[in-house]
Amino acid sequence: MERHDELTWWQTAVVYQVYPRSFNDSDGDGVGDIPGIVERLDYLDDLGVDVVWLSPVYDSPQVDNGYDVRDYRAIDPTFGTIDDMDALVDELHDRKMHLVMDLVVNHTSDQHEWFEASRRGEAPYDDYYIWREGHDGGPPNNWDAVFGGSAWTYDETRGEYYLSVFSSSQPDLNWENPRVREEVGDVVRWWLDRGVDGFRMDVVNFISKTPGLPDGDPSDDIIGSEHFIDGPEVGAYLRELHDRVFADYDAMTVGEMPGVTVASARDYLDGGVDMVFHFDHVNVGVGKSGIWNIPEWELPELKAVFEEWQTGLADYWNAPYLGNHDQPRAVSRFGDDGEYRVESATALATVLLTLRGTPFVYQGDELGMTNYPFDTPEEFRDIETRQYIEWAIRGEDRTFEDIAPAVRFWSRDNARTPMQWTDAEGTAGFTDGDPWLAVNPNRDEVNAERERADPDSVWHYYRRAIELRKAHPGLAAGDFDHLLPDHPDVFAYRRDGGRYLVACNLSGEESTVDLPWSWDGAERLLGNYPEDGTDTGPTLTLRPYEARVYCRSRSAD
Ligand code: TEU
Repeated sequence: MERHDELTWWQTAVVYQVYPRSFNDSDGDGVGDIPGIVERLDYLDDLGVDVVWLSPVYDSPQVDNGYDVRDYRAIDPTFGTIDDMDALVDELHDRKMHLVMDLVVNHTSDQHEWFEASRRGEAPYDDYYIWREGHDGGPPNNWDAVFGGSAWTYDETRGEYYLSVFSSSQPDLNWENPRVREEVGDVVRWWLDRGVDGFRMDVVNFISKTPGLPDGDPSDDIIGSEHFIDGPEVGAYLRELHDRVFADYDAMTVGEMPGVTVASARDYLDGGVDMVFHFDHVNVGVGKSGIWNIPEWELPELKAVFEEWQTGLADYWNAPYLGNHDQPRAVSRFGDDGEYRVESATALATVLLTLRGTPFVYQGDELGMTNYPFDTPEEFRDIETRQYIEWAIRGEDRTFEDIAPAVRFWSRDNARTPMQWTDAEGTAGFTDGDPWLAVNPNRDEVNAERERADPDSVWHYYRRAIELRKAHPGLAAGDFDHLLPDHPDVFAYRRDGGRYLVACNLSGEESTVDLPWSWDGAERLLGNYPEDGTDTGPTLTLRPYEARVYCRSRSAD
């Protein structure tokens, strides 16, 4: 057993992600807002989470729901005012909780005043973005945008192309320009001085591009991505930002890094950021042709990803998550959102809350919220989904029905349907008006009011698992030792020098396993089924999606 008395505030924390547009609407306009979040802080406190990560609330045209920032020092009127934001921070701090904002600085909105001046060629903003002449009557290179189409847009005013690796409304900042890096540092300092406790940094491993912007491999799913992901200066830029600003504060940072590897993550963790979000588990089964297919995968592949990151960052710190506002609902992606919804949502909660690192819970996952039964293309609001549908059926050889299964599976709108507070028809207690995105019809069964009244609900299981993690710092920080890596149904591991044993059946079939552990004196700490007499190992029979956590008072096998 190791000692865990030197952990920082964010290492012992459980983070809860609020997607403000969908969390709670206080003024009846159908869109969630900051006063709505304040109304629900006691709910979060009861759940036991310590940190709120708030997706962007900055002034924005909302083309990508706030991931297109027009003014980094203003709150979008949709969400409230700067006074509302200050009140949120104060209310959280009163509850001994922390607030982490979203820092979206790979790109801005095309309505940001820097971009407007840049397209007019005005100093010093002319070099704030990545402008190039066209090539042979077309864009400067063959790079694709993540949301489809070319990564380049021709601007009439400037007479040049600008780079935008997401949508054309989100021009990439030119991080090679030291003034841009200073501006970002100033924004970060401004918010930290206002009382926020850290940042989740949006696609922050995209900020450095291969010098010369060469063509990408034409066979790639997103052509050019090898030149804008994990570029040569990412580590240096992050270290500079850390040394210039974060070093003066006791803040937490987590870099969102699509495509990051363990090796580059270690580099970024060596002085730039505190934690990294990788994508290897959410992309399990996703082949080279990209996400717009239904992925096929076996449990050992998923377990191998967890093992790779848990052991690969054993001397660093992980940031486990199963869902967020960009991913399908975790229970729909990794569990069974039909017959075993409660069992699989709680089994997944067990994994999330017993891995090493700081766990991130996405809003609604603590209720076992599921994907939405989307039907027609008009129901989607997300720019990524809409652009993909438009692109995929632009010819005459494909219809929406051909692509519908994958679109329904992957659309980011699955995670963005309103939070289900009550069983109220049409609104689920999220708003008094018309919600901006339809409420999931399963609100009758899946809602906070009902689940808080039911001790066997997903909500109460999350609450217990969070409480357990708090009581056992070894679950946060102890080492991870994978058991039965090839087992097709059961994910099992020891933690903290063998003090803890976690066994989760992640299949809908009963499974009997022998688990090598000193069972003598073992205590069952948590389980998502009633105890049934098979609770003393080494042979365990685990019912469909059954999960258990055991602890031994004596250390070391
Ligand atoms: O996401 C980056 C990202 O990798 C996603 O675009 C992801 O690849 C895709 O959604 C999978 O379907 C971040 C934000 O979390 C996302 O909401 C933004 O749209 C994006 O950056 C641009 O800021």
